[in-house]
Amino acid sequence: MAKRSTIKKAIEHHLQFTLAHSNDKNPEAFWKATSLAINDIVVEKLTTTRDRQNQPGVRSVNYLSLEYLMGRLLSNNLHNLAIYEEAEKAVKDLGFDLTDLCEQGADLALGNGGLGRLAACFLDSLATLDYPATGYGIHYQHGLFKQSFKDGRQIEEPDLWREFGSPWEICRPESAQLVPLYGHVEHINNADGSTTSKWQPSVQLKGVPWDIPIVGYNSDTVNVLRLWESRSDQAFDWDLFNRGDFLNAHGKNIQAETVSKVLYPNDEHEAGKELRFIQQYFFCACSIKDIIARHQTINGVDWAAFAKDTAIQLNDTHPTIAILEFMRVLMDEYQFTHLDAWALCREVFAYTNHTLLPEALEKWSVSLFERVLPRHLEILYTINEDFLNNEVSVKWPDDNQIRAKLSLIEEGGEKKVRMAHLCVAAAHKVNGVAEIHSKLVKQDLFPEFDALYPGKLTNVTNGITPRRWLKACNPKLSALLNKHVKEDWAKDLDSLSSLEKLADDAKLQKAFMDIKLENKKALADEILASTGVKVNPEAIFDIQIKRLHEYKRQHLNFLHIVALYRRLLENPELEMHPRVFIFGAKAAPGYRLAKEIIYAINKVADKVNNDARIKDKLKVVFLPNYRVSLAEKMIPAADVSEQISTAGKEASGTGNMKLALNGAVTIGTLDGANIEIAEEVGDDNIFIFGNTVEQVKAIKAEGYNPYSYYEQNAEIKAVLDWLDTDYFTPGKPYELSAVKHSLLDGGDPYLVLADYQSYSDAHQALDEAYRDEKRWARMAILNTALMGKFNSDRSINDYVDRIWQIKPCTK
Ligand code: 26W
Repeated sequence: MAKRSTIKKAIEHHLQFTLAHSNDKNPEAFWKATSLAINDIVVEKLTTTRDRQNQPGVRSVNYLSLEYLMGRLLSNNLHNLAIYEEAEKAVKDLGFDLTDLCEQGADLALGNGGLGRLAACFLDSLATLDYPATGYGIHYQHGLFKQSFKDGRQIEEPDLWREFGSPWEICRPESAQLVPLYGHVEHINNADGSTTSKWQPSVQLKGVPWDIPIVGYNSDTVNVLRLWESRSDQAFDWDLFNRGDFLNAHGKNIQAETVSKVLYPNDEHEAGKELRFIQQYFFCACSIKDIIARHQTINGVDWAAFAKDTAIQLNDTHPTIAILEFMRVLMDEYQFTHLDAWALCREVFAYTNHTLLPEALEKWSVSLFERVLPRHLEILYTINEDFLNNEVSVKWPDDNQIRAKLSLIEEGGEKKVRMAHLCVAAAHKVNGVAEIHSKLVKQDLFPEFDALYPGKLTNVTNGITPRRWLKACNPKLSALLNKHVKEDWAKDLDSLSSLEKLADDAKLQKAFMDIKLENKKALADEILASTGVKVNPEAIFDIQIKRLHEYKRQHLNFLHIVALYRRLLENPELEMHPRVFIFGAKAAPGYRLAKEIIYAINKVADKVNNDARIKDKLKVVFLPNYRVSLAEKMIPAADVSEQISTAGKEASGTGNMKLALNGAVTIGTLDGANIEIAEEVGDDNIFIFGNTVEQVKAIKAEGYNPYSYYEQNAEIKAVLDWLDTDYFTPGKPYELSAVKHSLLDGGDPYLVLADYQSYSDAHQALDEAYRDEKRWARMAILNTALMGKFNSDRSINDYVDRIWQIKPCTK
């Protein structure tokens, strides 16, 4: 293990020789030098890991994801290498504080939300459990936009995460790949009467890989996250390029670099943009070639061994095109027959579904496919013909309705390719991400596929890495847990359940709640610094952090806050523990209602926070620029976790797990992983409210009428009508009406009003529970103690058992 003196020397070396910064105390340079010093240790392990893994017969998984929300890496890598304390001393010797240093450096925000963060947690677990694994993605020049507020409205600014380079990444020009695009397909008639298809692309891009080492926790493994950057190819035919559709579609100045320029900030909504389609193909083509090249370096051209050694996991449908690219390479470059290539595909690919929302299910127009990837479309048509004639029609003879429903091509109107159908047809396993979600995938989304392929559809409940989401982000609670739990709980999270018997212990309760208070004080400082709002750390910190979306129902929380404010104005002596409602959320730049919700919350916050009449019983804070590093500060300080999506809409949620693990009590619907959290902590330690999936379906079937709630519930009516006045926006009535409008005239698609009363009652119960200090401390402790199931190590082992069949590689 690296010692203080070694680390100190390495930092000094990098300061002086890599960065030429010997005599000053520039914190940016010092952060970089420290990161480079730690990276030296990481790279050594990376090399030995690669030597171990690059042996014949070692089976590995390749995780294909368009998004990775990695956050910052310095503190994480120090913890996972178990050298945090030594580094702390070394840095101190040089006149710096390691906590401050770990706050330097940009977040790697190469993702939107849950799906991207899940990918990051999974990489951590794969390395921790010594599984051979490579993550593949895009080296976006700009990650998710930076958010600020101007007069309460969201402003987006570009994210410049590697403006001056990143100390963690290694460029690998020797592994660059070429990616063809556009053009046409020639059909050559062979002597035996068959035809051969030859794609003549008109454009070629180059993909250059950047490797980010992924350090396992207390393990010997450092895996790689390989991110592809697009460049123009040296042997580029500018004439051809200039004549290609690509340029025409995107204006004259577009360069090949554009492909990896920016992460699309749309969470859940498919925009159908050509550049996004090219991004998907670009990274899939690079990754498939890289996987094949690695296999051949180890095994030679031995396709029999390929399926034995290779698993490829598709993180949602975004990398679906990898299936067609693999087919194309096998058929056009290795002379596989269509059927042999398809058989190999079916052994290799598996697909994870992360959403049931219809607008998020990807469909690409056939005309776009035809223009950009004509050969792939041809292959897709053959797959579809084979699938419909030899599978669908065999199971359901003469049933054209089912053929149309399952077809990989959607007809009627503009023809579109259904990416999810291709995934389900090709994958040997398809998984949802929480029990209820997987059940709904089977019952509602793909019932016929479930009948056609019994056993293919399965579940793997999501998880989170306890290294980042407890050990690193909550050092005080971690130290307390170390005192009471013998095992290395950061590896074996189930071991925290030994705290269960101490949940009523007065000393533990005090220590636990003292730490919570300390964490709340730290967050209060952060809130003051970033918003100017002073909050009382003794108040209940009630936190909702996630992307802004109607189905997640930040506006339900908002309506309840307005109602509480109204109740307090009517009765300033109202018995309630002071409460601070804290939000963190980015809205997709084009999602108008989401932005109106942010605006409404900010405007109400302004009013409430400056109203002396309510005596600081209520505060509302919207922290700007929610991101991984901000989550790390908010989560340890939460008393209450808001998980209030419409039942059936949130596939899993993972913030719910992080908050509960840090001792927050959930107020939530029976949706996603909330259901499994409730099973683990027990009904007494969670506040469940609202309509269930079945009830939601019944309400919709009957014909939901939000007006009936508006007319029958005086508080709902008063609150919604208040939004039409200029009370929160002096001189400008109707500024906040968008929310009301969406709930009444807009039909309230996510049943906010139907769940309002039950939500309000649950909050009432929660307030009473909080005022009983012992009861609350017990609840908080039990939440921490009983989150073992949600360790992402468990998720990964489920993937291994149910889907990947890989083994740890330690020798
Ligand atoms: C095509 C645009 C687009 C972009 C992102 C469509 C869909 C997505 C993702 C599927 C959105 C996402 O992040 N889904 C979340 O995945 C998490 C990890 O499984 C779950 O915990 C969340 O419930 C789910 O919303």
